[in-house]
Amino acid sequence: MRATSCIRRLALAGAFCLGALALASCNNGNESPRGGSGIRQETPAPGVEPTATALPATPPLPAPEELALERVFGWYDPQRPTHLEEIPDGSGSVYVSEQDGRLVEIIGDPGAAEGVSRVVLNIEDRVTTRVLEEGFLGFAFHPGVSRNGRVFVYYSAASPRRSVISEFRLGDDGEFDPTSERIVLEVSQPFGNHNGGMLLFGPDGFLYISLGDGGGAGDRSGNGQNLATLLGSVLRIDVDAPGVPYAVPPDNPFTGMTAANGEPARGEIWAFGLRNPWRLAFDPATGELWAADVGQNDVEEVDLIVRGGNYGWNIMEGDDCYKPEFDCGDVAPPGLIGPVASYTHRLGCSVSGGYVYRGQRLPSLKGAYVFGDFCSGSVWALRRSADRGELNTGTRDSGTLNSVATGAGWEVFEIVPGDHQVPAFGQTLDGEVYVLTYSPGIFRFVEK
Ligand SMILES: [Ca+2]
Ligand SMILES: [Ca+2]
Repeated sequence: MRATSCIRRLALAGAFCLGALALASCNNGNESPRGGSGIRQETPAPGVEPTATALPATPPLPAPEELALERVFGWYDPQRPTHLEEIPDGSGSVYVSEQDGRLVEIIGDPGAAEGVSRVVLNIEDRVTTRVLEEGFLGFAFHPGVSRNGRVFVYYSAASPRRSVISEFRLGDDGEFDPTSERIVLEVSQPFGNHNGGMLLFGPDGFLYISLGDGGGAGDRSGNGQNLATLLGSVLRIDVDAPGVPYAVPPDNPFTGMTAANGEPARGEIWAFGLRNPWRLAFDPATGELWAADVGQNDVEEVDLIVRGGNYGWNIMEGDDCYKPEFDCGDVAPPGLIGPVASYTHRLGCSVSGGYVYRGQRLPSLKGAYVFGDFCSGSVWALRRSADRGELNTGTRDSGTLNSVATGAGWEVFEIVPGDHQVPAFGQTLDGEVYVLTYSPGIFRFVEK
């Protein structure tokens, strides 16, 4: 297994690896063969621009202490929660989507023993959950919700199987009217899995949507690399254009281009080559867009999404060759962007993307991207390393396969061991990060 991985990586390194770092890790039989990011490129492909400027270098932070999880909103037992966010209207209310089709408002101090929770939108009548990955998968409040009452939702529907992105309106009673639905976009889904499901508004005011490769296994239709389909992509659309369900922003990267198969490229696509980018997050401080892309059989990955970026699937799975299994660098288009961090299935089975911590309660976590694994429940903090250029696998089992590998210039720490199934995270407007679980319950981090 290790030898195979090294062969894969060496082949890739010959094609477009940054070089010595990856080769060195392969020469050491005790080291993670996936340590270092074989295809990572700091410079995106021509015509591809980062969406945001990184913060200036900051002094090194102490390693985050191992943290504990503390139950919050203890009066509320979420049923298969998929997303949490605060409504940006000054009320402080937090909302959680439940996979069967309910949006729940939670009112009260997170640490208090008692509070209020109530269903403010129920769309179980149009949501299908026949497959584990189907359901009410995401929502996003319009930045102007306090004026216009608009919330956007993403759910799975049947007959025909499809993903629906639509909009509901807030009524005077503080509930969203289920009859107010306005369809924004429907995407045909060949299979019930790999639906993506994230909705979020960027700092530019556009709506970003994550879509998986359509499902099945291995992306046999090649949707990930096909710019003529919306599948396997992050989309960016304008939901404020008058008279149309949505418009394509004029500065999207593939507008007017032709896909490799000769068909028109879809202008909605912001980035592609993704397998199942279940959760996305904008760093509220830098505007950088983070994605966690769920792997096939071997590798889970975390990516920084840039305009026009190709994240490799199904040529690459994380930083390994996938199709073909060997020498994939020979067939890969130039400029594939490798993960910032990745881990094998020894550590879990399905990455759940989180948020960049910008809260006040835990200074050592500031600026770290917090993410976890659905199966193992481990939660990690990933951040730019003070020692730029040094490979750092700073987990408990550093230097073995039982660690998260990072690209050069990044470091990662396990902050919470796996006690819960973690499908997703949430963030409130003050930058605090919440952990959604199947335990059930919502948690936040506390120092031990
Ligand atoms: Ca699907
Ligand atoms: Ca990838």
